[in-house]
Amino acid sequence: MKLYTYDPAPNPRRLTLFMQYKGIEIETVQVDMMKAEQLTEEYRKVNPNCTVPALQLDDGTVLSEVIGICMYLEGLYPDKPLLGTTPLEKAQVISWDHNVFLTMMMAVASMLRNRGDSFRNRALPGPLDVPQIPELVERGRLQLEHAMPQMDARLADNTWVAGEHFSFADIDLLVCVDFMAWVKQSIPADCTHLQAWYASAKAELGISA
Ligand SMILES: N[C@@H](CCC(=O)N[C@@H](CS)C(=O)NCC(=O)O)C(=O)O
Repeated sequence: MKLYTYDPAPNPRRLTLFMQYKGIEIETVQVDMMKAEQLTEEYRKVNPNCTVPALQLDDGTVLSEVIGICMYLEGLYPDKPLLGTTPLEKAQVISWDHNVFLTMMMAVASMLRNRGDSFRNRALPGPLDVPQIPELVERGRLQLEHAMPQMDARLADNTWVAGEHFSFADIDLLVCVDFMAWVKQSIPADCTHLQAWYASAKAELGISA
């Protein structure tokens, strides 16, 4: 197996933390997004979606969605499960993870990519050049401001995002909270459960404060 990734970017980090937690090591190739290497002809042959990460299997199959890669690796390395063990836990992890991805991760990405020069004409990842829509910055901010108190309420009654067990939904929320700093957002002071969860999640992942 070979993992194509770019360590500083948030979607690759989702997978890196998943692998680190489970002690999985895979040969890795860095695709430098600062040099737009994800758009080169060479990388398009690996992943025509022009995104990182992508996992190339020994038979040539390429998985290019973080959640799919994690499911595959969880099957190969079942110790320290991060995607649930019972049918209900599995459904809860996927549901909460999807919730985090749609309501928070996409909101931050929208705020980041629809303003400034770095993403001009690159408002969406992928092979297409897509113009920025500045109004989406405000929409992303509203979406995020709505999502955080909701997550805070969830964490008032649950230790971890998906319930009793630390899971991939926690990893994605942690990556999202750190990604928020890229658009100068942070957990509001009155979201105390979310604040406490953040400290616990970092400790669980061995991330120093
Ligand atoms: N659908 C992918 C999204 C991956 C993604 O968007 N990765 C970003 C890096 S965080 C990327 O490759 N961006 C390429 C670009 O901006 O051109 C997944 O969830 O794995």
